[in-house]
Amino acid sequence: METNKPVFAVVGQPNKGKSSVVATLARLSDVEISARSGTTKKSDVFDVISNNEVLYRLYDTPGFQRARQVISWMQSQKPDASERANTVKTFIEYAKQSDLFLDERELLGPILSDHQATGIIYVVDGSIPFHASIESELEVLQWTGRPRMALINPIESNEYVEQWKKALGQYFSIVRVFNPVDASFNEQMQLLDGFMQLEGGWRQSLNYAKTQLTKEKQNLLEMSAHHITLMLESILRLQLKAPLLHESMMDTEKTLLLLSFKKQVIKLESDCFAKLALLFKHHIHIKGDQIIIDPQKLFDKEQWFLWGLNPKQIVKYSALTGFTVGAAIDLSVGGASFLLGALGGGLLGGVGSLATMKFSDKWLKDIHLNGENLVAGPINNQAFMFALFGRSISYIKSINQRNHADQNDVIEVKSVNWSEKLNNKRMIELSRLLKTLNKRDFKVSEQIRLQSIVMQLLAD
Ligand SMILES: Nc1nc2c(ncn2[C@@H]2O[C@H](COP(=O)(O)OP(=O)(O)OP(=O)(O)O)[C@@H](O)[C@H]2O)c(=O)[nH]1
Ligand SMILES: [Mg+2]
Repeated sequence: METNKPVFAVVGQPNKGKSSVVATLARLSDVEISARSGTTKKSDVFDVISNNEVLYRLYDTPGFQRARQVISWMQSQKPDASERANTVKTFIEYAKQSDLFLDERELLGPILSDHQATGIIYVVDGSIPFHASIESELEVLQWTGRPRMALINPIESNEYVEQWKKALGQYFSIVRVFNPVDASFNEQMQLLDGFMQLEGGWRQSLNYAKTQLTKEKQNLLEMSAHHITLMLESILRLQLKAPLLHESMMDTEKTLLLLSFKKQVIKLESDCFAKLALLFKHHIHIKGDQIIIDPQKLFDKEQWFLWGLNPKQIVKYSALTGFTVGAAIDLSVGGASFLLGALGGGLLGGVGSLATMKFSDKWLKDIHLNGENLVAGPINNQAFMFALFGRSISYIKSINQRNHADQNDVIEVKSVNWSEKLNNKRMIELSRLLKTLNKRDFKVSEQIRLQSIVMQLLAD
């Protein structure tokens, strides 16, 4: 085993989120996390790896069970302050002969190993009050003399966080609130900063770890932008053909072809989302009900406004990019003349009347006969295209923010207001790029431009 990498042991009482902290920091789905107390029975080491390189290591440990007896045993040895760490080691040897201290010997072993210098991450639950009985644990950890940081995990609430801060501040020079399920990437990096403060010897390795993890994050986003671009290309270029067997079958065959088309669109989107989940090392199956972007609702007009642009923006950008506005707006209610007027007299100044305008829910060219074949596609509604685009942006944001401590196998994707982040010029560029896919495949330069818009939206 390499010994020059920083090593941390995550310790605390049972069921306080120790394994969750390890899963999130190591970005691993296979750390055992459970609502059942006493899940982790043996200490286990998990490497934080990027690009096949170990950056630092984390020990997941069982919870303290008999800290009070441990401290009494150690006190009975009457060591002076300089011998305390050795007394903890003696205790570990003693505990190997006894069944009483299985958890303590497991959790203290990695902290005072002769092969490595270990830092301590002590985890408590900020939703339950501090209790003096845990002071024995704090003393045991103090006796080890190892650098240590306390994390207050507000599992249910942050009701007792302030109380914990005061108590832990007496034993730990760094006390942080850290929720492994929600912690952002920056908060995770700040933990490494904390350890650099505690132990100068780790500075170089931990700075390197931060640089590598940040690079990796950026790479993942770039790869996601690439996948999204390919997915949009395949959906917006999609055309399906089926031979018309008999004139009398026209309506039935059209219906079947439309169904196949919808199925194919859903599959292209879900396959891409599943690929992205794997890219971010989330072992979840993205099918139907496991992702709260209902694929069936993709074809529901109201959903287009939710994921894409609002009606006012749709009118504006469809018109500005010369998109067939009729596809987005039902011309029978005067969309075209309204639009011309609006564009002429200060862009969409009188948008009030939009309320009376009916948006078409048609998203596909009419299925038509071409020779012997019925042809469906391509999709030709800009509102629908913006929605597809917005769904993928929202999805990457969710998967990017999801931590590995998150046990929920359903990914709840919240719609993000992405259009606010693009200026007029960028929006027109996006609109034109989507429109291009109606006519032909992307050139490489266009793929890169769309990817760069996606990257702009993901960067924050
Ligand atoms: N909502 C929420 N749940 C959390 C959080 N941290 C942990 N949990 C839940 O709390 C339970 C215990 O989490 P674990 O990470 O297994 O805790 P542990 O300290 O390793 O537990 P043992 O191995 O049994 O000692 C699990 O059901 C977690 O999903 C949190 O920040 N928020
Ligand atoms: Mg555990």
